Amino acid sequence: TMRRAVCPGSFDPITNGHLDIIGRASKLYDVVHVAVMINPAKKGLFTVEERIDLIREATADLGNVEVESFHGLLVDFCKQRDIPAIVKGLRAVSDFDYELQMAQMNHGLSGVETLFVPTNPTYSFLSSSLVKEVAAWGGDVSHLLPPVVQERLAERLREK
Ligand code: COD
Repeated sequence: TMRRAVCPGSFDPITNGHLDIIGRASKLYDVVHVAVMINPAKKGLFTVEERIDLIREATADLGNVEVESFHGLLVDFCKQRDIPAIVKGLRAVSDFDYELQMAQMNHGLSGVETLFVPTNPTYSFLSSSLVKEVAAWGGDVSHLLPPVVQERLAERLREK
């Protein structure tokens, strides 16, 4: 039977930090599900469909990554697909409080485990929101994004 894990997030858009965690998870598990969790309260720069396309293109070479969106609780995504583990990156202690809360809540709700992978220090300051802000003001973020994301982000900001 296949060993599965999920990397959940907003991915608006996927960065090299996300990609590093997904790539490391893909070496540890048979199948890594990437779940773009739908948050109706947050309007993204990219639509959920666009985010999925970008993740698919950025992870195509890994070979064992499945990308989809989900509307609901992460534990229900896991239950429906028989996924026992959530894999998350920890960037700094500032991530820890909230991540610990979610991990404990998710474990209490359904028994699903959360495993934390220490971020590659090259990306420890990196977030989708900072990338969007820097790019919007003309800063160079090319080294922080997969090439396809860099292209699509530049296009999107030109449209604005
Ligand atoms: N380096 C390494 N890892 C990173 C980096 C980086 N630079 N940036 C982000 N990550 C990892 C982190 O593990 C992060 O958690 C994950 O990627 C996703 O990041 P984002 O910013 O795209 O997504 P978030 O933080 O908005 O995701 C929050 C969730 C969508 C996972 C959460 O809100 C959720 O599970 N929602 C579903 C509803 C639910 O079940 N709620 C109850 C939770 S207890």
